[in-house]
Amino acid sequence: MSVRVSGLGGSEGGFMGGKNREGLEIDQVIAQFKTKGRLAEKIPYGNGHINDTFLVTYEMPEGGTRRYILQKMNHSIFKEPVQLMENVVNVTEYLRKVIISQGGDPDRETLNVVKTGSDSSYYQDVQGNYWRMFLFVEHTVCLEKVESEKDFYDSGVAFGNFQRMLADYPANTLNETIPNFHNTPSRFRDFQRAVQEDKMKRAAMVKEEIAFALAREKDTCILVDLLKEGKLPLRVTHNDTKLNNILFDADSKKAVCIIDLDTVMPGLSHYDFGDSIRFGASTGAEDEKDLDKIKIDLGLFEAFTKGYLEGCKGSLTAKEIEMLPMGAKLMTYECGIRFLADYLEGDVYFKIHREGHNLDRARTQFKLVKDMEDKWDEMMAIVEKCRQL
Ligand code: ADP
Ligand code: GN1
Ligand code: MG
Repeated sequence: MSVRVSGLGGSEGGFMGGKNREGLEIDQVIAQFKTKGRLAEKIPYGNGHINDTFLVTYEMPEGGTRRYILQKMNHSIFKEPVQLMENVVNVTEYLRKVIISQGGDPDRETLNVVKTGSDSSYYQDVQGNYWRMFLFVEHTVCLEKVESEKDFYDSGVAFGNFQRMLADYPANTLNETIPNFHNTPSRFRDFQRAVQEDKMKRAAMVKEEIAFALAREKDTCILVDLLKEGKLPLRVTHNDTKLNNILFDADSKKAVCIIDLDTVMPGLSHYDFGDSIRFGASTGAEDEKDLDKIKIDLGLFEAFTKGYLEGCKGSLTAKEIEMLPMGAKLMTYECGIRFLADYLEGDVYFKIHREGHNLDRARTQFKLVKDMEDKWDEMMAIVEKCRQL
């Protein structure tokens, strides 16, 4: 099933019978946050690869329920959870003001952090884990796969708009939650290290994939070099613009809220554009095993490009627009080498649900890169056409 109606469950989180993996009473964690009503249910939720997410439901004395998202932050990935939450609080408070000034609904159109009894944006449990809570955005769906060009166009508008809403945000006040997150040459060096170390003795089995990645080393610098040369501007970007990081209204299917703000940091527009394309414009799932099913769908590529440019409302420079296809290719390539490096290192970063999961994910990304290379002229022409609309 590709659509998950908010509230109907999920499958992850390592949480059994009221206790999380470490056996800590989760109710004790929940009790730290300022919620109302009687705790009725808590279930693992969502398909994120990083945090442990739970849906928490309260019954209200006056009848009805109120729901929240509880997350255990991934402390081994986000080394500075306190700084991370400082970003999330500051960005969401800023977005609230912008949304209000535009006549929108700030309780639905941005994440809202629920504070603890001591007015903190996070709770650290006795084992050192960091937890946070958000208002659950009701009456929304989260898509795991694009269902129509219109959905994808809408997500393009939403991500373009998100970037525009943050255009005047003081970027120098943002903490870098994961240094060099989309620095592709730095990711390439991490990948090379993983190949050399070959901790799990898996490299011999994936020679072809390694060769594919190594053959594209010279591409890795293209965007960061343009940034260094001052030919591309640094902006405040989301940096993790997968389709399942947007909530769509359950009825109108309009994009309502952009979530997963852990990686909002200064970056290039290409990071947001490219990451959306690699996930949403693929004809198959990120972990599809049958590579014949994986291609870049140019109709979807066009729909997103149109939406994104519209959402950015003329704020992108000519050079930025010209380089959008490169953003798509490099973000896909980068994600591929991250998955492959994680496979070689023993699956320590991305959550896996089967043997070889990260390898399957790397293969789909490389297949997409190849398909983009084959369709390069068409992708460039589509971007040029959308620019003129
Ligand atoms: P991860 O970093 O692990 O991807 P996310 O913050 O993206 O974690 O959350 C995982 C999933 O939980 C999302 O894909 C979405 O389905 C759901 N979710 C997260 N926050 C909310 C929210 N405030 N309201 C409704 N659903 C949410
Ligand atoms: C992770 O958190 P989630 O599942 O939305 C990852 C992204 C990858 C993505 C691949 C903080 O995103 O960078 O592109 O998996 N997030 C982090 O699906 O590393
Ligand atoms: Mg997510």
